[in-house]
Amino acid sequence: MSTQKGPVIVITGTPGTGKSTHAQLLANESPIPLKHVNVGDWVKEKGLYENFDDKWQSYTVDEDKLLDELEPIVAEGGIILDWHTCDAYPERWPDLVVVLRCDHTLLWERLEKRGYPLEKIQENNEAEIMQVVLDEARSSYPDLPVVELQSEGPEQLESNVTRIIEWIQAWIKDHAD
Ligand code: DAT
Repeated sequence: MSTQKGPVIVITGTPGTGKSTHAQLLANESPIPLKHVNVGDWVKEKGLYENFDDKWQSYTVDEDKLLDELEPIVAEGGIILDWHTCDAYPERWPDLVVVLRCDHTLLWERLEKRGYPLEKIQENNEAEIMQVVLDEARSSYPDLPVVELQSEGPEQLESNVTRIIEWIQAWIKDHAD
């Protein structure tokens, strides 16, 4: 959904791969203002869920409510959608889809530090090994650039953000008139 104000950038990946870290740095360094929406936080804060699953310690999202809430701000453009899944968004929304990846042992450590229950760590670890989010992104957005980036340390973080900024600069040129 290309608008005048800025592109719609989806940053996705298994929990712990570095989405929020990337989105924050990108929002800080972007040549044009980008609003960072942590979709998971929105779901909690705005009550956009059906229930809370005790076993998995996660919210069952009310997708209709979520999409209604997001639609007007996505329509304005200049936004980063930061969420561990991306197949709920309409295909017309994103201009770029970034999928962050991480070595599964490192991911395990990050999720342990976060205090996730063992089952939730295992489930996410397996999803990362099976590249569930990458496959989901590729099948949901067959006509879009879906970029897979490793996120295992600060150097990769910097170079990933630089790469996305280069893409934004090209987007700005393309939308100059
Ligand atoms: P997510 O938003 O995908 O759940 P996050 O941004 O909160 O992940 O990152 C989880 C933790 O891992 C956090 O302590 C920051 C760290 N991390 C993630 N990617 C990193 C990277 N490329 N370099 C250094 N630390 C990183």
